Amino acid sequence: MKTIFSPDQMLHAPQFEVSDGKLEPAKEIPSRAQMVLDRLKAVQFGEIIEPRSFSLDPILKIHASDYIEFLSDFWRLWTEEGRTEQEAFPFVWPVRQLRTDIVPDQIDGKLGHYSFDAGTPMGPHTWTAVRRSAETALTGAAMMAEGARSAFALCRPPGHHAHKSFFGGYCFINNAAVAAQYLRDHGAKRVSVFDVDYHHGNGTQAIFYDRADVQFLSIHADPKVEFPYYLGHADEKGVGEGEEFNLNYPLPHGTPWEVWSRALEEGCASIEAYKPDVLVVSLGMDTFEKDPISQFKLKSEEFNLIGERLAKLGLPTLFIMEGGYAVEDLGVNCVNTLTGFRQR
Ligand code: SP5
Ligand code: ZN
Repeated sequence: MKTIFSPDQMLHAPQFEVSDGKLEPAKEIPSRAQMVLDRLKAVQFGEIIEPRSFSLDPILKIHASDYIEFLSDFWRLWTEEGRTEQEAFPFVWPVRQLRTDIVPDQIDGKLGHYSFDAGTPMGPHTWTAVRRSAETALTGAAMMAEGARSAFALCRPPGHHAHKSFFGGYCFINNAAVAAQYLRDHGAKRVSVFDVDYHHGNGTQAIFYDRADVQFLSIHADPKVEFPYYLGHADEKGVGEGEEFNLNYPLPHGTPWEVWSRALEEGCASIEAYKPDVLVVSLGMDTFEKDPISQFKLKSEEFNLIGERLAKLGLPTLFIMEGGYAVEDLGVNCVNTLTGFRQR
């Protein structure tokens, strides 16, 4: 299995994030990708290649053009307004009765319009890294469309919390959604996106919520007690043509493998019934017992079992990296999953 990665993805290097009501050290940092690369090399997992270049067109099939323009122009606008801080945080949002039909001129108003949390700062090189991360996912999708049986897109920044026109949860472009759409546009009739990150994939769910051609499944911490809080409940099943093609498996804090794996089984059964042409896995390792921001109890060896079970589906499979913040163990847990898949 080939891995796709560009060193440009390291250029987004946040110092801080706002979480738990205070300024904290950033968790979604470049060393995450480095740990995965180091482990892939240590076990000689397979070739590591640079992503190809793409126009913005495949990204604009998922994201609104004004949003992508905002992301790409942001740092210029920020500095033109005389701001000197090296990372920018949104702090005011158009919730409920406030207006979203008029985009503010001022940069803090724009930041709030195009985001949903203060945990996702933007820096001088964020756009470069974000675009390259999406190209990493797109390269994986192109390889699958060209006949590969599997590929690993080492995406960073991650993507599954990003919606059509707003960022958050460390995510800017929804890499998995962009890849799934690319696969649809290049021969796949049906695509399943299975999100095994600890957090609900709210962005991916919302993007495909009214569609029958992309099935979305997510195993995650119950949003009643965990980020992203406002989406990911079991009664969200899709709408219109998309009804029944959205499946959520919210689980309580403290969930161990014995319980988590039952949701994995149920998800796999639903994928088998849907009969997709290709599977996209939103691969988060933050279900790990030692993850600093998460509260599931998966052990390192159990990541092999995730890979093994997914392999049993017998589908062409594109892995896209999402979360996982126990940096020291991230390489082992990630490569364990890929190894389990390959050895089945
Ligand atoms: C891609 C991804 O995994 N994004 C996750 C974003 C989570 N940001 C909010 C973190 C809140 C952490 N709360 C920890 C409580 C225990 N100290
Ligand atoms: Zn996560």
